[in-house]
Amino acid sequence: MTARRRPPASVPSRAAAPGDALLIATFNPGKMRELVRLLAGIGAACITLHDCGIEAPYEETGTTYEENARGKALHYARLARRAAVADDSGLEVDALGGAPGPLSARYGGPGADDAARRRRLLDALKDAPDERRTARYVAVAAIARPDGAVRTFRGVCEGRIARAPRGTGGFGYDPLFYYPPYRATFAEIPDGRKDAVSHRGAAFRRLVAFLETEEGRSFRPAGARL
Ligand code: ITT
Repeated sequence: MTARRRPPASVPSRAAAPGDALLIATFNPGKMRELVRLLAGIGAACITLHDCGIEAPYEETGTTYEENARGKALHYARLARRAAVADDSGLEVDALGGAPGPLSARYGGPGADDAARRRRLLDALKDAPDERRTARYVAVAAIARPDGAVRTFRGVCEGRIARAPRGTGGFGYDPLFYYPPYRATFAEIPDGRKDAVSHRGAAFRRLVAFLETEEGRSFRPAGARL
């Protein structure tokens, strides 16, 4: 979990959100912006945790992205009594044995912000040559209903850890996540180019495809245009 901040202005307010809106269950504003973009295609209004009066973060006790994503989506769907989507994600660095992985939000200890986590990562890799700086972002998207039904979808994006932060876009580790096909970090490219290849883009495209199926119909918010 990261520091709790207000959601971005692009998300509809509680007053504007209809009862059949989809709850986007994250307190991370960078992730929220991406989820609003990635879920725009379903045509339902999006509602935030703040809109539902939920301020307490879910305690992530799982050891895998799947466990944490399921746990988050279910917890918030039950609290808000509506369908909820959540994401658990992280950065796996080969030279660190796959760390920080599911603990990415807590890397650097309590109170660390994104910049402090990036500094810690660079420090941990200061002796790693270029060929050992391979890494991947992993995201697991989950959608849950208040009755306990839940599905998860995984996405992965391969890259490398840069030697210094570059760019001002994105969030979290993006200034350090160098994506070789673009010859740029995820903080140096427009949002849409990140969404097209990112772990979260892949995971949520799978989730949206599921909502389009017969089985997925029961998870769709009533306002969806699918
Ligand atoms: P919620 O649980 O409220 O959604 P969180 O920030 O705690 O917010 P996670 O537990 O899934 O979310 O932690 C994921 C961390 O991994 C996140 O805080 C970032 O530091 C990092 N991360 C994941 N995807 C990222 C991305 O696309 N760009 C940059 N950093 C990312």
